[in-house]
Amino acid sequence: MLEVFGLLAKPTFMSLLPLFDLSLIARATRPALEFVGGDGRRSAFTFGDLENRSNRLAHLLRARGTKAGDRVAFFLQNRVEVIDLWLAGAKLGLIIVPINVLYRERELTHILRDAEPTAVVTSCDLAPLIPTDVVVWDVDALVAEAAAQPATRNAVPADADTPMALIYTSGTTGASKGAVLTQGNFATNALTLVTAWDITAADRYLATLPLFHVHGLANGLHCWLFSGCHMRLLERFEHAKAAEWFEDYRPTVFFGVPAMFIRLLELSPVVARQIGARLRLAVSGSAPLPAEVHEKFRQLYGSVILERYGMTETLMNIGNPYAGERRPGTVGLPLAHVAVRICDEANAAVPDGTTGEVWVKGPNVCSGYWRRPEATAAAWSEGWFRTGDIGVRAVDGYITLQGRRSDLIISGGFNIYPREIEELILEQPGVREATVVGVADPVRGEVPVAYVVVDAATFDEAATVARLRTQLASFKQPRAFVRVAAIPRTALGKVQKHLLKSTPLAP
Ligand code: MLC
Ligand code: AMP
Repeated sequence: MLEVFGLLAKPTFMSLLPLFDLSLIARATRPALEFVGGDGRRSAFTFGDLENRSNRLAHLLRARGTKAGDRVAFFLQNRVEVIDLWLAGAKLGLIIVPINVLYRERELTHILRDAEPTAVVTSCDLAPLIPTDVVVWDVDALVAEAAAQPATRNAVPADADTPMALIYTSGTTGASKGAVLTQGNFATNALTLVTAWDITAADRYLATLPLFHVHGLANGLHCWLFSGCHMRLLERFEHAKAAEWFEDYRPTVFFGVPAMFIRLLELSPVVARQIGARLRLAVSGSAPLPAEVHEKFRQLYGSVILERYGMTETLMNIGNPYAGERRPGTVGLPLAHVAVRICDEANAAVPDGTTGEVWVKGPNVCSGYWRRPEATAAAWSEGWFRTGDIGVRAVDGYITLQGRRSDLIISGGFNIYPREIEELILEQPGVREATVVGVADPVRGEVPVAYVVVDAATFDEAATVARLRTQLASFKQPRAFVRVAAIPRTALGKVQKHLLKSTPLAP
């Protein structure tokens, strides 16, 4: 424990590899990982296997000309090669760019132009989606070629400030920005979580979250590697198979988004009790967990969900305590390394009980947005990161989130900025005005719905839907196109989205 705090006190020297080595080297012979592919095929690895695989890949990446500071993107479903690439990247000082597999032409083009990676590592089924002017490295060919490389370690020095990843997160401008996350950001985050949640080598972690977002990557993957527990990694979460996986693997630890916990409420009480008896830690985050789901899960599983709050730019900020009260509807108390302030419009801290914007500061906060000094300057104020989330702190310190400053929609834990969809809809023939709002959905929390003012003679809804499908991720596709005579606006011309949100949709 003291060692942990010693490391936190000197963040400059804190890099990822010595923490990974607690498992890669020190637990080399221990079973580390079982991967279950979409076809049900299983493969198992020790920590030593992962050390050797990533060393081989690092030799190959170096032979292909990559050097510290170069970006290498991955556009892959969960699979062991994502872990190989992440570890090889940490060893070589590469900046890894994870890309959501659901992204389509518009999102991919933007990210790849902005990050300018040396190459994108992808699979043959996804490769056709990558713009043709970008270098693509086929993941299977890469691994086959790496197998012939030496298993010796090939690492460059790194410290807390060494950039590790560029993770794209949507912006209010409609185009996403890359948060530059350092080795120190990731190390601080996972050290804190492993300590706060008491994760040890005896745990069994069921990993169903995508590795291309920070919940699965910075929390899941790193808690596993730092603690040396066992992980079963699945290609993706499929609710129809959840009962089978939980019964078969018997995890002690599970991290999920609220949509997953809502799906888990569908399991039979007998099965749920058996699962709950072994599950000592179920963490929810990335979107608000309704207090009612918290309570239903407790009744059904006998396990109390621990809700925590984070962001791509900051990793984890606030969480309910493991040992103390996990209060439904709240995100709990600031994590050990994070300072939290609730501020008013004039940037002054407000007293407890008063609503304001949540600001955070700490070694977990990213170093800024990639090649966007103006966006970086706008998001930070006097060293504090302005999260854009609105919250209130109770007198006993528990923080409740109440909404967001922007019109961000979160669907199944995936973020959607309406502006990006609106811009694309406005480019379609016959559309005069368009606005996209999030409407309540029982599983995904919110789903996007488009309100449009169209020229009936030229607007073709089917063609618009088809075009959006090729351009944007499936979770951003509007559930409906509602034709209206006018979009409600204020006297200053600002769209009044709240008026549309409360308009019931025709069934
Ligand atoms: C989801 N889908 C996928 C997929 N994940 N398709 C292919 N590969 C994947 N990995 C698509 C499905 O095709 C479907 O598309 C839709 O998503 C929902 O699928 P479903 O089977 O009906 O699933 P559902 O029960 O609704 O659950 C969805 C979900 C998904 C929970 C599996 O939303 C998900 O993986 N969410 C995790 C998001 C996440 O990791 N967020 C963390 C961000 S970091 P269609 O066309 O039917 O819509 C962050 C910071 C923090 O926010 O605090 O953590
Ligand atoms: P992302 O940009 O994908 O990292 O999403 C970050 C956003 O997810 C935050 O700014 C919050 O709005 C939201 N979020 C994360 N965790 C929670 C939570 N526990 N409750 C409510 N919102 C959350």
